[in-house]
Amino acid sequence: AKLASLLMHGRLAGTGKLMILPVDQGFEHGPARSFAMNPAAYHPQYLFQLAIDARLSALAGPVGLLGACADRLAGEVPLILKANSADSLAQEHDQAVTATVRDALELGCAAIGYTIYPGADRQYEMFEEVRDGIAEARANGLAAMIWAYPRGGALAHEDETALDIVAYAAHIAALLGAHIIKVKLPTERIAQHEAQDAYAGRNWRSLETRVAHVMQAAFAGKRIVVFSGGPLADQRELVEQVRAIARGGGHGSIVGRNSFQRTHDEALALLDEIAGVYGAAEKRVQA
Ligand code: FBP
Repeated sequence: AKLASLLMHGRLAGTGKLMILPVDQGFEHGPARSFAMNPAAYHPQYLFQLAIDARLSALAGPVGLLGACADRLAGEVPLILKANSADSLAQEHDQAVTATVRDALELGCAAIGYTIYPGADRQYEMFEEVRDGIAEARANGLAAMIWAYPRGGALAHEDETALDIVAYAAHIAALLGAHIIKVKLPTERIAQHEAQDAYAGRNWRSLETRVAHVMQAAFAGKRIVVFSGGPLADQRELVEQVRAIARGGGHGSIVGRNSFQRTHDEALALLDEIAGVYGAAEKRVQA
């Protein structure tokens, strides 16, 4: 029921597509790296208002961010509680559980979300933490989201976005019971030696084809998969990527830095264009 409230909110309501504003970069990367470009974004209220004004499906963030405005604004935009977090001061690839299902219920959230780092030395403990969180969330009627971010262990930096590794991470997230899975855009690289044969003989040059493969890995497209925006980039380039995501059958975008590091008006223009692509893609499917 709570998943439906995400899918029925904002300008993409009823299309099966989602656009989410994630704001945990202050925790993950640090406040100045996240907000110095647009200091208005230091204010929680600004971030809520951005999600509301852009008529997004949801705002995702840690408990302190959501708690800062939820009493006044939770009714205006669905909330996803990011319940684990990491900071860039640490060396190890791990996340602390920083919020509970009870927090999510008290804040009136529609979903709870966790990051996993497939490949990291502590991956199995992370999977177990997430399993507990998802089980409790489901028992309380909340949707569950996983940020599936391979990293650490034997993975080189460029392996984190390799096609086979992104697809593998999306599949693990689906198997852990996530309703919504967030991944980065996959590159053409195939990182796992053992997977080379399985990927041979197909042309993975187009992003659309790679997105379609990630969807296949997420229970043949039966799980909602959204693709992250990444660091600040040119609007035209981002919209091109979104067109490829839509053609590949992806369910939407989760765009943080590219939203709040732009001015309010620039962010609205970008998000408007992205929503137009997803809205139009859905109409083509229905026609
Ligand atoms: P962006 O749109 O800013 O890339 O946000 C997506 C996100 O998943 C955030 O939720 C998170 O803070 C960040 O990326 C983590 O990025 P990384 O772990 O690659 O530094």
